[in-house]
Amino acid sequence: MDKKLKIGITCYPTLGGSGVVATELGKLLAEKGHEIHFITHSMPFRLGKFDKNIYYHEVEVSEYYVFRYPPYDLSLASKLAQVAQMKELDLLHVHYAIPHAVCALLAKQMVGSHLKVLTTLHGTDITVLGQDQSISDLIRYAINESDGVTAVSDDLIQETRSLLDISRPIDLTYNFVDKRVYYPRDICKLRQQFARPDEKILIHISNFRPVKRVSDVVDIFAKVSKKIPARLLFVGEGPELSKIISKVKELGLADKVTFCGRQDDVAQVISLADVMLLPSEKESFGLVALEAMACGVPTVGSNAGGIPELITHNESGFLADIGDTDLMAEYVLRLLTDEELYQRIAEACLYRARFTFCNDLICKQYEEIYYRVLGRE
Ligand code: GMT
Repeated sequence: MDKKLKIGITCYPTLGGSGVVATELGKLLAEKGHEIHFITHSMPFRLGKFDKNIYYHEVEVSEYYVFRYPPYDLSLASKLAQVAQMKELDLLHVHYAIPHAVCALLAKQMVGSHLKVLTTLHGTDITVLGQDQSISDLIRYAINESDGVTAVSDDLIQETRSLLDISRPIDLTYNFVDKRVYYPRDICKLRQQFARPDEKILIHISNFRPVKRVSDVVDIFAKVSKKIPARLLFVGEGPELSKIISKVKELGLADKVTFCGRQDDVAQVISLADVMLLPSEKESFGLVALEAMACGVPTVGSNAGGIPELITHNESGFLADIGDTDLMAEYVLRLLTDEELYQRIAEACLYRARFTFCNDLICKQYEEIYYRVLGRE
């Protein structure tokens, strides 16, 4: 297992947990001496690091006038093949079956079968696209033809099997956080800008897509703030944002809610909060809850998808059925009014993030999978 590898990584490089995980993994692998080539349409937003083992190759899409739709997938496949040949890559690690695994398989056909393809499933490729008959055969093909497949929760593995009728082995590799970045930050001064000393801070971070049920976040906050002084921070933006701004105004909560937009230093922002809210309809893992956990901030959320694999109810957070905002609000109030309970849960969060979902452990798991896929165990 000694030989260092040359790995191409493709992900959605803009906002989103899958891009974060792919980028952080690449950075960790580079630190361990592997040569990492990010092959994406723009620079991964969390890359922010110069390292002799990290390369970035931009996928440029041809604007040729006969194309009604610029063929991004073909440009990606061709770039993957080019970089694989030029840099003698051992393996392509692609995040998302569609389109990335399909592009990687095409690149493999162009380059030769020595180039291996590892596909990581993150959720929406299965839970949303997998239900679409017009594309599910292609997803099944991409999964079955990959040399290795991983998924970020056991729930996602089960869903992949049942929705797509897949029987091949799929490795479970949970998401992780870098403990050197995600830890409780000293935010005393910053906190004064957001809340009075007697106010508690609730936070929600997402891409404001309907599956996140951001409207439930507002309902939970409305119930909580009737009972205790509290403020709500929203981080991120997306399709539901304007609806949520209107709802906050309609409920007369505007002076208690701050919309922070997109933020880079997520660990700092999360550390400001007392509780993270994640009432999602679907969530294959819920990376943001892990980021909160690592900063010692408990999550109250739904028991959708893989969330219960991350958060043990009543031990490292509180979970209720999707849409049960009464119970979620009750859990938040219980946490924020019982100091002893809060300390117990916050400590369990820190411990669990550090030992079960830590960067060293998960990075090693991926390395083992790479060597196995390459037949170099
Ligand atoms: O949640 C999203 O809408 C973004 C999506 C992504 O592409 O990052 O998140 C998915 O992958 C994350 C990283 O593995 C998981 O933590 C999220 O739970 C998963 N989202 C869904 O399953 C809805």
